[in-house]
Amino acid sequence: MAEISSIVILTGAGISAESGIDTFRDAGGLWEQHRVEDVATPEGFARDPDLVLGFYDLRRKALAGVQPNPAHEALARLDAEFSGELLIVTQNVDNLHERAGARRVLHMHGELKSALCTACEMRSPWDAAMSDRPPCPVCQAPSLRPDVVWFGEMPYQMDRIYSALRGADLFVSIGTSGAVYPAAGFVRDARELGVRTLELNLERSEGSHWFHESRQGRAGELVPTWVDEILGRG
Ligand code: BV8
Repeated sequence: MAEISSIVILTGAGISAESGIDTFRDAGGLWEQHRVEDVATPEGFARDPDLVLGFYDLRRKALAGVQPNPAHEALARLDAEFSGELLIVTQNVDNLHERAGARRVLHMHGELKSALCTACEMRSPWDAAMSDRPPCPVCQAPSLRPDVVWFGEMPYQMDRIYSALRGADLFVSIGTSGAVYPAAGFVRDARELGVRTLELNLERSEGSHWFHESRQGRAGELVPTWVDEILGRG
């Protein structure tokens, strides 16, 4: 493989599946328990804030009971040992990349452990529930919402992501179904930029045909093997 000096990684719910966090679209996944329109759109939040706050309270609470898995740990090792440019763009709102020790992480769809105040628009680290309408730590208004990107809302830091893609030699997609845009379009953007593309996923995804190489298997096995290859131990 030609010298790799800049990597962009995109992760999705599949990288957290082996930690026991439900994915969205696998059987019994999160979206099967709820209609997307009811719990992951601004309209759903306006219609029934208690339902939405409760949905995210449950997911935030569940974080305390799960651990990073070997896939998160392998990416943290890559982050620590890879001397080139690296950006881990995650669609996940869990904090398992950080808890495994990764630092160069970008949450394009926000985070469960962050609160956004709809009154003052300030963000605060958040670990508790929101269903009981706690006061915003900044302005005290009882107006907190989950700091996550819902359907129809603009994902975070898109300029930074596209800038990283433009400078990358390698784009790796891990554990995502390629169903949701703009994340699902990154592989096409990468190819148009002449970036090499690799997919690591349990099964073929909606975007598999766009990748130069697509490996099927569990992230807990594929990711450590791939990281060893990149760090020259493969
Ligand atoms: C935007 C955060 C524009 C919240 C999420 C029509 C109407 C309205 C909108 C649209 C439309 N058509 C297109 C759109 C745009 C829309 C979209 O793409 N819709 C889709 C459904 C067609 N996108 C948006 O709305 C985005 N915003 O477009 O804004 C705009 C422009 C200008 C100004 C303002 C706005 C915002 C989308 C973000 C939504 N938020 N999450 C929360 O988490 O609750 S989406 C959520 O689902 C995730 O974040 C992720 O992005 C997405 C997909 O989930 P995955 O991570 O891929 O998980 P999934 O379960 O699907 O797949 C898991 C994969 O893992 C599987 O392939 C499985 O095989 C694999 N796997 C399982 N186990 C393992 C494994 N792999 C390895 N190992 C294992 N063990």
